[in-house]
Amino acid sequence: MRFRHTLLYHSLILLCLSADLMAEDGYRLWLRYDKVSDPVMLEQYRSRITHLVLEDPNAPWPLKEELRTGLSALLDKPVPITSNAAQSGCLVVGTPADSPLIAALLEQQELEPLPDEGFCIRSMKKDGRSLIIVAANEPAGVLYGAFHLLRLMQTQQPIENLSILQRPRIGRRLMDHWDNLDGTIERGYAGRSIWNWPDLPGKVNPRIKDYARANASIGVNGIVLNNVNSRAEILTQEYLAKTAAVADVLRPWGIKVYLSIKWTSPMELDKLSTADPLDAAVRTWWQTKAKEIYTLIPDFGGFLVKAYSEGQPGPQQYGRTHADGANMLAEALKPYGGIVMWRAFVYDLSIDADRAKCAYLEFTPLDGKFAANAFVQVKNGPIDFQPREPFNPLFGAMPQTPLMMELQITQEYTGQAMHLVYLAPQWKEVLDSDTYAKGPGTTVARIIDGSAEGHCISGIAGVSGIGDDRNWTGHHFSQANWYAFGRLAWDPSLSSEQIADEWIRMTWSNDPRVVQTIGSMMAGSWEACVDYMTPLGLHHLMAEGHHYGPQPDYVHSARHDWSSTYYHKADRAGIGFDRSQTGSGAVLQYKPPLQQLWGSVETCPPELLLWFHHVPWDHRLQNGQTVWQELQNRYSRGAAYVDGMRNEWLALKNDIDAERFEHVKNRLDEQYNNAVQWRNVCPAYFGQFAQD
Ligand code: GCW
Repeated sequence: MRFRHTLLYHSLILLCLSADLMAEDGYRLWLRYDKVSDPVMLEQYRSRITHLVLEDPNAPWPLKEELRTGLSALLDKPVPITSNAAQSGCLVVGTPADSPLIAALLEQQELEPLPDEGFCIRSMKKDGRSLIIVAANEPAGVLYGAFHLLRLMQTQQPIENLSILQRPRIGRRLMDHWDNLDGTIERGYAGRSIWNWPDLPGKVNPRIKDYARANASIGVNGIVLNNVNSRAEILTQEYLAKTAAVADVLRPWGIKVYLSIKWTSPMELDKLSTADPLDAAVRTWWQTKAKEIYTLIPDFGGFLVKAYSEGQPGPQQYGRTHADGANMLAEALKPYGGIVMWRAFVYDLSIDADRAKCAYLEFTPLDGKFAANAFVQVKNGPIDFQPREPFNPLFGAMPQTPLMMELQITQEYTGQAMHLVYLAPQWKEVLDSDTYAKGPGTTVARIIDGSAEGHCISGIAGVSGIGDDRNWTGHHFSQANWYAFGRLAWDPSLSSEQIADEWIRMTWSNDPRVVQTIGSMMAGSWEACVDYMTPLGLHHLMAEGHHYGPQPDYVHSARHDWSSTYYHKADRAGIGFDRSQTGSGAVLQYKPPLQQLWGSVETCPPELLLWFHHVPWDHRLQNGQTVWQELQNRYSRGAAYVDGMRNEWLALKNDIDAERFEHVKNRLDEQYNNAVQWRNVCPAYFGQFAQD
């Protein structure tokens, strides 16, 4: 009896263990390293990679571990580590400093010069041995190369004739956390902050290491730990020690920490009487603070600042400009190589009654006045992460200032963690937009990578929303937006289809039917969201405060620009915000060809029509439909797309593990209900005014 109990107990434990090991909760993200399913490719990989060569036994620890476990799991056989490439099948990984073989190959010009920050992957024959080399100048580059090779195998690409040379197009690739010190996350839909501030510095959440791995695998090299709506406490000794503990975990993965600061910190923390950036005591305070930070964190990245916006204090309170503020901080950080990211998310309606115009009006006169180590950080569009916006007119309008782009990975206005909305096509639309700033072809991507205007610093940031939910992002498919952000930050010319294809293969399956089905669901999901929320250039119709669901009749008692009615301006005469030359004139903030194109009702593309124009309900579009008909069509089309995604997903029941299948299925049902709500509420509301 006793024996039977023990047996039962042990089998139960085994069951639990294996259930835990097999748990398909999304924790592993795109770094699953499941055994290669295609037998031909498996054979190729097994014959090409038999040993992992790390000539320097002190080579960075994470790389060794990641490659050994990754390769062994993918190949389903141990891949031992050796210290020299004595036989065929060796994968040699390193920098010229830690690998004599790589140094020799460079010397003999068998490898071309290595790009800064990038990597090279080459398969070659050397003295009769066939080798694969992953080489970079710096440890971070080796990491990126190693992850690239793993990605090739996860997506089952041939590795027989590898000749790859890559470098990131954008220098600073940051995840911006809007994590509060109390553990909540502003606009986060995936649980609480993973930093666990109260436990730090003594106890570091083990998840942070996995977070770093995932970010390194897509080339992210910086993380802003705290909300731009910042608190002064973040700069106390206590919190800097906590920050340093996080920095220690991120560092081996090539990731630096940055902090959001509060403008009035010197007053709040040390009772200074002012926060005027030209005041000598204030300047000294920041210099002393910078020194303290760099003593603890020698590779600290710098400060992110939301100033004089949405209740945050700023230098304007002392009669100073954004540039005065940014330059004071830049000066304090300069001796240590730190940078300032000064946000352009400002909309003081005393500057202009059209919120979309404010940032341009405030910032363009300051072009050329910012210090060399200061970025101006600009959201993709002029309002606020709406489902669709034209690109922000600041791109191309501040040639002497490096502009960093801010995108939103967390889906504040695109269905939060309830809707499957693949955002890469939205970001691509912005990155590929032509600003015409230096003639045709001056895309937004070329402004932010620094090439159009010859800047030597460049950057892009994604507002993360990552939380402590097991799957990190709330919705399994929101992981794709995190992945796509990193890939586009590395190379904005990648297509959203290619990025989706990689992600699907690594996250779900390499089965062509699964890849095809999920790929087609994702491909149209953003346009569908635009259709069922804010078609034809409408924007900001979301419910008050939390921004989930429709509220087109919302009127804020104190601020017009927080009211839905401010944005759609529907009345019996028509609908839309007139930003044409005869309206608010916002279209004039764009360069001439766009002024004409977008400024005329006849030539403005339907996608931006109601962004730039107030048109009568019976205005006819190119396709012969009136605006009122087209509006209703698009609301219906969007909701129908979601219904289509539900059916496509159901057809994958036998191809996807039950746990993730159910999770996504339930969210698609909720998304459909919500899309139907949008489709019903908005046309019903607009119908009061519309005259067909
Ligand atoms: O998108 C809006 C959000 C705010 C946010 C603000 C900003 C951090 O609704 O929650 O505050 O933008 O970007 O500063």
